[in-house]
Amino acid sequence: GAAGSIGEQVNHEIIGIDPGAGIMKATAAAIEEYGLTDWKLIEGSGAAMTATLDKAIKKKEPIIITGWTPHWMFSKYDLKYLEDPKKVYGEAEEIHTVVRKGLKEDQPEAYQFLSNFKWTSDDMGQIMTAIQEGQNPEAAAKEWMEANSEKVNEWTQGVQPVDGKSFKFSYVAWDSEIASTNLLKVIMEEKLGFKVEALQVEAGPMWTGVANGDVDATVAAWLPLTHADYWDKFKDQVEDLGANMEGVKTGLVVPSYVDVNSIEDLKK
Ligand code: PBE
Repeated sequence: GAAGSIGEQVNHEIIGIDPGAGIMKATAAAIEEYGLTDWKLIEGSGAAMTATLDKAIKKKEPIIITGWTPHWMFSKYDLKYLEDPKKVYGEAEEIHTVVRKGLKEDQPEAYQFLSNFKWTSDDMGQIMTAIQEGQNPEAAAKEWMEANSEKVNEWTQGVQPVDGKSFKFSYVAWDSEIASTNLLKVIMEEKLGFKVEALQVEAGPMWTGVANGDVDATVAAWLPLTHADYWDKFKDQVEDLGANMEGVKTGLVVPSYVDVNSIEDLKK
């Protein structure tokens, strides 16, 4: 048509996020496996990606981004995942809690609490939306904690409060992980007496910190696929406490008005 192929319309660009994110690696693999030879993956950040998405939607222009769920953008905008028949973005993805070796012995209270922590994408979505609407992350987390005392009590049940012990999380400034990490920080401080530091770093250092013991834990490990290369590298140096959330997803995402349904269509 007059507007040209979808590739021409978006300048053969996929709007990505920070280079250490697993979704960037998966997207490079998708470009390869679907034969999208003309296409470029643009590096940036989660915040830059959502700003670019917002601009495109306001002008009703086509755009393709690297997206994931849970994310507030799916409630704010009408978006769709492109089908991925080759399953390059995996299936049945989960978010895991990964802790440093020795945590169980040194910090049994934190270990027990983190072992109990499990929530849903709806839960996380509530905090993400509050932050996106302008609330500061700790305040949004605190409000959620107070409104969901039943869940919070389940996670803290039987955990002996401590007297100002230090605890360190690493996380990346992805909107989903800003929500989860701030929630755990607030609960551990307000309900369990910890002094918590949440170190915001790139994805590589997030894993390295837990592996070398500089950091106690991360609740931002996307497995089995998204962080597979980090997992393969560090699995012997960390302890996986299992999924804190199931049914998460990553992929290529477009506004619903973009007339393309599958990654395979990008080849045209
Ligand atoms: N994400 C959000 C991350 C994990 C959490 C999907 C952007 C990633 O791609 O590594």
